[in-house]
Amino acid sequence: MQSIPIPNVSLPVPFSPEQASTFAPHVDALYVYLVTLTAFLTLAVSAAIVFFAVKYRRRQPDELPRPIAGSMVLELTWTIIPLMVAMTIFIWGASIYFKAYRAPQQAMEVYVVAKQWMWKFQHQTGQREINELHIPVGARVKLTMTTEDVIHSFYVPAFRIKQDVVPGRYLQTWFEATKTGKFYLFCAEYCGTNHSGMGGYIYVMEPAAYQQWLAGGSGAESAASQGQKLFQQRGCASCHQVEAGGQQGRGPTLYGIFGRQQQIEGDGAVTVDESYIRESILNPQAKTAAGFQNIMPTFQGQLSEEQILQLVAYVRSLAPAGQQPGAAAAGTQTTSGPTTGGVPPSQQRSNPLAPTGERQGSPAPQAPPAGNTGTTGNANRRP
Ligand code: HEC
Ligand SMILES: [Cu+2]
Repeated sequence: MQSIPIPNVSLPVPFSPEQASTFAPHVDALYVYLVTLTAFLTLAVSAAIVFFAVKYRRRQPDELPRPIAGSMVLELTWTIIPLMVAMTIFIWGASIYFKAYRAPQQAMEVYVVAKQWMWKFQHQTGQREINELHIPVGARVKLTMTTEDVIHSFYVPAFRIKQDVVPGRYLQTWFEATKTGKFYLFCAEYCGTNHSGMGGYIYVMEPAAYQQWLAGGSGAESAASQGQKLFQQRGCASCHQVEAGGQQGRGPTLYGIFGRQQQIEGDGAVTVDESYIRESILNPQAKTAAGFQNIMPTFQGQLSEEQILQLVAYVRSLAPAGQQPGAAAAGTQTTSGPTTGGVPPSQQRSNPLAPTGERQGSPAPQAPPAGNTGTTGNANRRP
């Protein structure tokens, strides 16, 4: 859907929080439109009430109004015009919604696990944070989120994003910060006693400062390589091959499955994504890969949500070289810059709501030199 050109409106009175993402001006413009339209209609209706009350007031006690037969033209007018006005809100709102809730393919990825009462983050490069998330300005950041307990809601007012986080599912949201600074993160879903304290900050940094911050956490092991360890420890490797050209074992080879269509026994095909991998681990009975026995044990209750995400990162990283999706820095393979998720610099900064080509020349986080392996996180990227 093409975006409607929108003037960068901001209210004379600061009603809304700071605008710090590419979504913010668009959400605010729609909001200003809604407020203006509502104010106009409220005033128009109130004025009409007063006007008619005066004009058609009863002048004599025995006065009776003339009967009205009805008017097709009038009825149609006051149906069609409001319908068209309502459709402008719908179309405008939907076009922003679709862009905001469909995460781009190419983005820096961060895993988020919510629990009473904190937000836990894990970068693909392995750094973990609690109630704080450091990200570079001008990069698309995609969050894959779940919760260990009840429903929470990830809310960053300055970015105009809010996404509920539901147990047993992966939900995604994304944003691109346009300014550096410290921005509030809230939980926007009542989640128990300390709900009000469940929050933190997003730190948006200049790319160079972000690189430095990443290097500070050196020794961090990438999410994928942590997943690789779990894969060995939990015995997944006894049934699943992971090498290119590996034989099918008792279970299907997991090499290069991410993003592919998997034939399901008696149930068509599904695309292998994060949710499918998660389900395969926790509830292997749900969908059986065609041609295999239903022998995979469930790992329900044996792995934390963070460990499952690490396994997901590992399985994702098992793609043919050069095709690793997102920022999955494989334990054994050479990947492009882990911090930028292998996104070429030209694509790292973009305004999804603007025509392509805009702002491409802006500074973007630089990928470390080629040949750098993701194996040991940042060890070889110290300044
Ligand atoms: C006892 C052997 C066995 C073990 C141990 C095992 N699996 Fe499996 N796995 C299978 C079989 C068989 C299938 C195919 C049938 C099915 O889909 O349930 C499968 C399917 C899968 C799939 C879906 C693959 C596809 O192509 O559709 C994934 C992902 C997966 N396993 C991951 C894991 C992970 C991660 C572990 C360790 C935590 C693990 N498995 C442990 C046997 C096993
Ligand atoms: Cu919460």
